[in-house]
Amino acid sequence: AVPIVHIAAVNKERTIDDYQRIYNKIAEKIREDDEYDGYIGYGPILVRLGWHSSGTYNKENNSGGSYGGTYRFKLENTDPSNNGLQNAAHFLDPIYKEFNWISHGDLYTLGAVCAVQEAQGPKIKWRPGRVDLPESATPENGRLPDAVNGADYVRNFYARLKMNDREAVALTGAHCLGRTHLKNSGFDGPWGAASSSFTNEFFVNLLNEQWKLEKNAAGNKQYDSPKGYMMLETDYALVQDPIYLKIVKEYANNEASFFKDFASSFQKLLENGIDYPKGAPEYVFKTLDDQDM
Ligand code: ZEM
Repeated sequence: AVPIVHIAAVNKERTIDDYQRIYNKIAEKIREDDEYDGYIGYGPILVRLGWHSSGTYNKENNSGGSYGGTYRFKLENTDPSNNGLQNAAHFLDPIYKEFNWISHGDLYTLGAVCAVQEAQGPKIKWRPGRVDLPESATPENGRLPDAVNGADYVRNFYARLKMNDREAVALTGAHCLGRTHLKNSGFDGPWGAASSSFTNEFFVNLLNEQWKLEKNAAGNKQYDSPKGYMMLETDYALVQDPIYLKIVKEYANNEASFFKDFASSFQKLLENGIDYPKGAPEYVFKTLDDQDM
């Protein structure tokens, strides 16, 4: 088979200021539409859109991933794993209308970077250059992970994304944000108390709460704690596997270490399979706060 090559197309007319303008529009809209999902706001679901539009990547043939922006096609956005994500896509519709020169892959990933940073998470380096590919480039359904699994599955899944154990654990820490919704995934509840702030709370709760495997109202198994928090089986696998457990303890005790590893792993996730030409620009965006906005 012919190998799939995704070369970043760098638009020389655009500078960091053009992308910072889009960043600011997304950030301001997150701040304005704060009532979404019981006042959690749109940040978490924008992070999930960035992750799901990238998480279809397969290192075996370089297919899927964020490059082609194929989430915009029905085949991909109706994948049952993507239930509920249309809220994030609709949130971005007016942004795309205003800045229609940006590719969909760049927009989905920029939205996720913005959401992490505006939630007081780490700065994530971001590079433009994804190109809208035709519908024929859409990956088949079923490439996103299934939460009813243990450590072996998690390790194998992340290997397909070229992620090692540290990267896998760091990425899962994004579950500090948002919550699960019965109507989307068949799971119910948040992972912690501060679902709109990016912190290491996910790891602290994994270690410190009293977890009990229960069946929820939809008949699916999840771990529940007396405080009303939850963990997916794939989350709980991170304390059952001794190699993962060591990394969970490190991140629970050292938020800076989690932030550093999350920043590099998330950039890698969002860029999987893309070849960047030498000298391609790499941007670090200012938060609204940094700009006194
Ligand atoms: Zn999640 N995730 N995820 N994840 N995720 C959900 C929600 C969110 C898995 C998973 O099954 C689920 C990563 C990895 C994995 C976020 C970010 C990232 C939900 C709930 C499920 C079931 C969806 C719902 O009901 O609305 C599995 C099995 C994973 C790996 C094995 C990675 C990696 C992420 C980013 C780096 C976020 C932010 C949410 C919260 C969304 C929201 O609407 O609040």
